[in-house]
Amino acid sequence: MTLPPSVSLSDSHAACPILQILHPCATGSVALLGGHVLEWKPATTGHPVLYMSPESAFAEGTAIRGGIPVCWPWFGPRPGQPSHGFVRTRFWELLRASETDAGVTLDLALASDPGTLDLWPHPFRLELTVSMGLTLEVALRMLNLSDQPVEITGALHTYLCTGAITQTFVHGLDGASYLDTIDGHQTKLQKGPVHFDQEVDRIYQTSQPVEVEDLKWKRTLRITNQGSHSTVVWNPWIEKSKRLPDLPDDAYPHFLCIEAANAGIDLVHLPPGGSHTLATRIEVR
Ligand code: TA6
Repeated sequence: MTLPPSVSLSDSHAACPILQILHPCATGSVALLGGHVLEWKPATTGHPVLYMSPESAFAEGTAIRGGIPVCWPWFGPRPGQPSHGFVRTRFWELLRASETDAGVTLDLALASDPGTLDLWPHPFRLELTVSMGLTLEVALRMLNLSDQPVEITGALHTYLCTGAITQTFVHGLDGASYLDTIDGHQTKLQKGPVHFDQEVDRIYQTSQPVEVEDLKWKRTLRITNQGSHSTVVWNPWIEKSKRLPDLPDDAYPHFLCIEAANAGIDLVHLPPGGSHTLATRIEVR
């Protein structure tokens, strides 16, 4: 396939082909492993927007820690199955790469195969469109190719860089109910902006845009999701960070996750032949 001038194939991680993007509007990278957006930095900001762990593995069968993991066809842990589904640990196919003066668009795909059918007995096709420029848009289109209806949960599990987590506030969730997954999955009500002084792992039942206010780096990130009625907010804080082998213990002050999700009560029901698109858009102000 011929790549446009701003896109090149890098072998920086031998077993994991990575598409490098160097465009006047933005730099970034996307791994074929997991259909995984790794990095994005628009020309309008001095700091990367997506966080990537320096200890992340880049090997088939292992999830990459950082960027935008594609969690599908389930969100969260499942007994005897890989956490957050299996598509983030398989190699996707690059269908198309194009560019304009505004940025680069990549189309990737993953279809069911005997290996996935062993894990989840439903034929499917996923298509991921990544539009990288002064904004970042990622859209996951899921197709049910089976003759049975299926129930899906999932997320675009975005890791965002921040100057200091204790000087970072998430606006737009005030008044929303959420499942507090570290407090017995109790349903609670958000009062004011979300702030961080301990582990936060919450599934907000809302589709409202959120804004991440970063006082240290003096920037705001605006996240707008589509095809989603649940937004996950996560920071592992100290103890959970120590339990994650691919995350430095001192990384938690420098990132948070704001995830476009279909999680909690926000299930996707796909009839035979049905499709659904889950999308997220990130802007820097
Ligand atoms: O989205 C939050 C969460 O479900 C947390 O509970 C934490 O487990 C995080 O995802 C990372 O999960 P992973 O399987 O990528 O380690």
